Amino acid sequence: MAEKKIRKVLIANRGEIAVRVIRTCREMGIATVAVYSDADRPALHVRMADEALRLGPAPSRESYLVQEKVVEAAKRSGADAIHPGYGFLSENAAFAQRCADAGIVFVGPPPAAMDAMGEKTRARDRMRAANVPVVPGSPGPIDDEAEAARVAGEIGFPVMLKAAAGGGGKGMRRVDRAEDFASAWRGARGEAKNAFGDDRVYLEKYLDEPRHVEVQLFADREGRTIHLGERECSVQRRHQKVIEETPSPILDPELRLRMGEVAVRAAQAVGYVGAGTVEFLVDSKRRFYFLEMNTRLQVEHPVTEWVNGVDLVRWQLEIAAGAPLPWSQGDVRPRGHAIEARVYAEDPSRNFMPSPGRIEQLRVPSGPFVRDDGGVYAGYTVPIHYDPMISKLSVWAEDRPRAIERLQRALGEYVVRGITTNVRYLRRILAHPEFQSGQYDTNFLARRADDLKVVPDPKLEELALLAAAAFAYRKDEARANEAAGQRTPDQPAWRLAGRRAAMARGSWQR
Ligand code: MV4
Repeated sequence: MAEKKIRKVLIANRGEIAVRVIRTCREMGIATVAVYSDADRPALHVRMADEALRLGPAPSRESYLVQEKVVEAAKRSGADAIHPGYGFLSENAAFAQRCADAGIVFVGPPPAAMDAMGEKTRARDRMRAANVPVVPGSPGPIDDEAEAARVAGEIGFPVMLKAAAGGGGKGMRRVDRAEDFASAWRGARGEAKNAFGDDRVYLEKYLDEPRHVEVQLFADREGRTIHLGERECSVQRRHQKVIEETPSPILDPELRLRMGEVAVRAAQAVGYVGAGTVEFLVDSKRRFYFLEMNTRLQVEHPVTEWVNGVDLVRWQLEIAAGAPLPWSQGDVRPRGHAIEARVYAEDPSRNFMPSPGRIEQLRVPSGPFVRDDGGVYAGYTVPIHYDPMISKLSVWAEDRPRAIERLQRALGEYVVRGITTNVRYLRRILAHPEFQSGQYDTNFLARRADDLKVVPDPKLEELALLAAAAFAYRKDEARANEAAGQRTPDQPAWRLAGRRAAMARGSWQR
């Protein structure tokens, strides 16, 4: 394909990934266009881009997810390309096609490749045909209950029921015994119908204590495909990744080579182009199975950039413009160890309740081999409308113990006042012996929840109680005055309430 010069990119995303893409574009001399919802007018990505266009009201379904608005903004701004980031429209084949139809380069794979990997059971079929190991199970969704029970018996209990339209752990159900199968089957179909509007369910052999290990891939338009090593992503909370690292503590060189080769084969089977990630489940006997392929750049891509010394967004843009892969497989020689921690505006001491609000003070970590990919600033108000991840903190070191030490040191420098974050929770995870051993599995955070519990900051807790008492006293006093027909003092109760709420949020920390 002829090279098409990309002079201006519209970033169809927000938050830290939009800032991340803008930074690389700037280094490449590419002009940038940000798009924003009303809630994001003050956002960092809007401030950093060369131009910014409003999409619509705050809800994503009225802004970032509205394909025609995004394409229209690209046309109006004269953008040659659209970078979708992750989430939103990044894995929407119809959107990728709409960009192509408008003569705008979509920075990602062809719609057909995205489609091939979009639906779980179709992807499994394609992978089986390409001799990629998939978890033993039913050939596809099964409609008939008796047939499903028969197949379950063949596979052998325990089995996992999965919604064909599901993903990310939604619509999954473990069944341990034949006598439990019928009710589990009906339950899973009902849940799938409610959650996805599609009640198709398929079966897999249940893997005990699986690990989630994914392989970063890159392919150019001529079909050259390489892998850039793996990422261990088993530290998850409710199917949401929290800590990611490379290399995986459980892979040996032989297994790493085999998984890389299989991942490349998976990408080539669907004519993949650009950055992609093949996710595998690795069981307790170190057998690995294709889980799904993510046809986008992942949140956790920085750890792969650290150990390879590459900028994957630059690769995406060069390949989208028709350039060949910058590296061959022989050039990939990852070195050292990198770990990433996702920083969320949420309160672990209150069951991870989101903690939106104004950031009164922000001091991000720095120093040798520390990278903060952030989308916020002091004075910015974290909106309630979107994913609460405000930044990712990643580090590199010569080996895993030193990478853990460095990430702990960096997290210890993280100061965020005005909202509550999960930073203290992240530090407890990194300090836990099971994490330090590297022998954790996907159940680690659930199994060790008590060890990892974060109590509200003792000083903060006391202040919050004092404020609550003062507030309650003032309310009683006001009520008594009212009853006696006297005016209440001019200090409005709302100010106390606001202080109480702010204390509860953590802005009263030291
Ligand atoms: C499984 C499994 C055990 N056996 N499939 C798939 C979606 C992913 N987010 C969770 N998935 C799992 N699929 C079989 N046949 C266990 C999980 C699982 C998991 C896998 C990787 C990382 C974290 C996980 C947390 C819970 C369950």
